[in-house]
Amino acid sequence: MKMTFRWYGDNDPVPLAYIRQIPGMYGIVSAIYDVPVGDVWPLDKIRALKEKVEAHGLKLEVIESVPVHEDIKLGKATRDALIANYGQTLRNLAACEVKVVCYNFMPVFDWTRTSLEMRLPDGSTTLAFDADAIEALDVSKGIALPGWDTSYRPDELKALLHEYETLDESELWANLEYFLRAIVPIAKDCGIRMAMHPDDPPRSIFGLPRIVKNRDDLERLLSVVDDPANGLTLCSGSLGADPRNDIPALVREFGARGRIHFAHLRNVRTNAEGDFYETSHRSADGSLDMAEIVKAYFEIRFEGYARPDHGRMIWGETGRAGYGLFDRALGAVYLNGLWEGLEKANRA
Ligand code: DNO
Ligand code: MN
Repeated sequence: MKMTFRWYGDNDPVPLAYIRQIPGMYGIVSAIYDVPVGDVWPLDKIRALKEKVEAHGLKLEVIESVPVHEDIKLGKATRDALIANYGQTLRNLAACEVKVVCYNFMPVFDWTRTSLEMRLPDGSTTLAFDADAIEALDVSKGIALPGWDTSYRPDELKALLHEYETLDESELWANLEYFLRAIVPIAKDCGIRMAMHPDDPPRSIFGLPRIVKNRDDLERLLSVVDDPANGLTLCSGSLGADPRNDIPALVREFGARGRIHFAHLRNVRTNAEGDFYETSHRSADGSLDMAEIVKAYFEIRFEGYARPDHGRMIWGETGRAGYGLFDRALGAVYLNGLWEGLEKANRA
């Protein structure tokens, strides 16, 4: 397991020099943020990022994410040109020795929360999702919830949501299949492993279709192109927000088949209503047994990349919610500690 850390580039308040000081850190997970979605990521920008990361003694082998243009998800006529661009981006990344590309296929919104700073009893703040609060929203009046891509103007967002009104799950699946059949062969050819991030949270919001929510969805996704180049980012916190998803079992099943390339490791406290909040990584603090999850990775001899996914805001840190330095660093060290314990116990 290679431990990595997400970094948002030069605008990230957490400097690479600090990330390097976290014990056991192998590399950085990042992206090119100043290229419009759908355009090709230029080689020189990728190379510059790689050099910056490597100057701090870290590797750049995982990209999160190369975003998929909405026209591809909607299956519009423009998709072929956009898919060709996506393929060229993969080739450029491969030329810079990137190995894994994380992406997702969630319409309009990436991860969604109703609060970015819910206060926990210990005074830390965390990301939370309240299912009733989401349902109660009247989308037609425009939406302003934390954590969403603010790059849409309200009228643009409305128009985009309107386009999705007629798209159901089976059509979204068809559009994903079209994308994968075009992209996976290119990825395979240039030595990149695609790693789909599941929907977060794993449920439909505002009637938008969401199709990567559980074991059967993952199985279906992998069967579209049955090749290791078509793989997964297994996000414990995203899938784990639905208590019916058994994360250690998913790791064992899909990991043993060599289809998990990137492990997102974080803990959540869930309830049967679908509400959840993110906790420290420690098993006792949330609903997920993180020790068991790491054990599952150990048992399948996982050699891929992992990162502590979100963290709480602790010790007075401010900045990008979910992506502070302190709690994610604690998470990385805790996870590496679990791994070392397993290694030692199995050597004896
Ligand atoms: C949530 C996070 C996501 C993730 C993207 C991947 O669990 O890991 O923001 O980065 O959805 O495309
Ligand atoms: Mn994740």
